[in-house]
Amino acid sequence: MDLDVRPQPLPGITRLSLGALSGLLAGYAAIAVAELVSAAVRPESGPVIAVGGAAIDRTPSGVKDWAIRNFGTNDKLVLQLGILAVLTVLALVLGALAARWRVIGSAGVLAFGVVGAAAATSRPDSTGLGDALPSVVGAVVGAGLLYLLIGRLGTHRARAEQPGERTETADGVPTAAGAPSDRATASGTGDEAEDSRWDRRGFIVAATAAAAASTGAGLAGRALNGSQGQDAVASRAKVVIPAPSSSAAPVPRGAALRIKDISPFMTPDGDFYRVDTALVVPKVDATSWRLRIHGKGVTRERTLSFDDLLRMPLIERDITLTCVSNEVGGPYVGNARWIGVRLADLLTECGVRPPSKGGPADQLVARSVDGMTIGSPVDDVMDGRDAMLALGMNGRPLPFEHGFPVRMLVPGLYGYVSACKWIKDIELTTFDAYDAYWVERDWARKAPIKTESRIDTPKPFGRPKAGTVMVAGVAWAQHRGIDKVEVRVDDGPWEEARLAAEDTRDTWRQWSYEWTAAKGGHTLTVRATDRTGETQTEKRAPTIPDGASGRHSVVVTVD
Ligand SMILES: Nc1nc2c(c(=O)[nH]1)N[C@H]1C(S)=C(S)[C@@H](COP(=O)(O)O)O[C@H]1N2
Ligand SMILES: [Mo]
Repeated sequence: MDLDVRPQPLPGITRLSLGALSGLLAGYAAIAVAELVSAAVRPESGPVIAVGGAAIDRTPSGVKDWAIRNFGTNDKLVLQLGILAVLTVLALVLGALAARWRVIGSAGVLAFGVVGAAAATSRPDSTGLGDALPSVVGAVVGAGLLYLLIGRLGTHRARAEQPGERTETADGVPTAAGAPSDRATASGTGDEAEDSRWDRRGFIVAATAAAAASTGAGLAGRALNGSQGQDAVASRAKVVIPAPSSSAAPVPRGAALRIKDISPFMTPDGDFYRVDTALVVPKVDATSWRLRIHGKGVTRERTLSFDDLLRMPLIERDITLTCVSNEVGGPYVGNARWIGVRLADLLTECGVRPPSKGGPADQLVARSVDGMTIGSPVDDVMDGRDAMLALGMNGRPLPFEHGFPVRMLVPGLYGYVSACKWIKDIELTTFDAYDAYWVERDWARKAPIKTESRIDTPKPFGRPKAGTVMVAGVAWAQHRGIDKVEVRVDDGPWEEARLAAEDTRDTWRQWSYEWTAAKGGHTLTVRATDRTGETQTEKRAPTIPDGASGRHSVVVTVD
């Protein structure tokens, strides 16, 4: 390749393509620089995370529910890839536009900077105008780069002024007549003459340098962002949770059935479902963490440190957590052994009385470091159940994904009305005065967990062998307890399943049923009855607004 060949004006199609390429490079530079700057502000302030977060905040509940259902915990990855795909297309289009109207391309890049900045500062966890910085700096660099690269392509206008310049063949290749043969004829000014030519060497050098510098900035930003939270990691490593003053009884031996493919009674940490709006898992340093308790009826306001909590009497309890977005038969339910401070005791120390005892506040609003708000009924929290500020999960400090250093748990309530992770503030208020995050998005104010049961084995469309087939699964009705599980084959009678021993009424219960299976296609259905005598309804309800109902069925073919 001879870079010194005398530059020629660009054929239209090539110009457009190089414009699009310039747009892509400018977009890449903008994102990379923003990533680098975000490391100096906060990882959450980068435009992709910010726009993603703002999108999550504004997504209609139905779409979000659909995303959680279809992508599960990958929903966040899918969202970010989607944003990058959209940005790629927009960058290509802006670049192509810039090839025709140089300023418009750069103005477009700046406009996206404004969108990113607005998204970053509008997030509930935004710490101020500084969050706009990554988007703004990235956009300025991207806009400048696009302007510079397009400049290397020569001015479109100067070419248009050339007599005969507009004569192009069908595929956009200008006729020989259109090519200015020397500098002097291009235009009156030397600059314009220079500009009307395409500076191939200049373009290649600038494009290559920009790509390399962007990659460097992006990687450096990634590395810096990735290394953030070291203090939090170190603080977690140092946590020693004292022995509880009230231990959980050992799990009864009969609570965990030895059946292949049944959900383990205790969900291993790595398999425990995760549902939250955080695109970046908050890394909170336990040594500087504080929890403030205040609001209506709080006569002794308190601000507690992590060590303060560690010095209080701790309770250890097995609690099954369930997400309101869990479909009938779905996976968003998990059981763990938690350790923490009894919330009711702490509230009582602060002077809080539940409304049933004349207190003025009926809603407890928990706020997290990432701006989530979760509202729970004060009466439920203080009715004697083991609502807690959990510090530990399965014998270890909480994993970051599950809320380190402290999260709330209220047995019997769906997570979105009880289980605030990365909690930092508790405010006593009323349901009349305040709607929490999900309530603003059409979910119910109050949401006790519905009685449900799930068939874990056989799997849907499984092909068990004729004869004895073990049908088994789990059933839950937290804080009421499960008293009976029944299985039905096709339209036959309900047959009582064998219940595993109960751990507590706040945990799920395994069950099994020995089915004498005849060849052919069959539908297995399960239903549970809780300790109030209520049998799981067959009435199907969607997850919105207060949790799915209906019965789980599995279709199998017996060979
Ligand atoms: N800060 C914060 N806490 C949160 C959420 C969230 O999005 N942000 N989601 C809630 C929901 S909807 C559920 S079901 C539980 C899930 O807890 P897990 O991810 O530990 O299983 O956390 C709750 N606590
Ligand atoms: Mo949830």
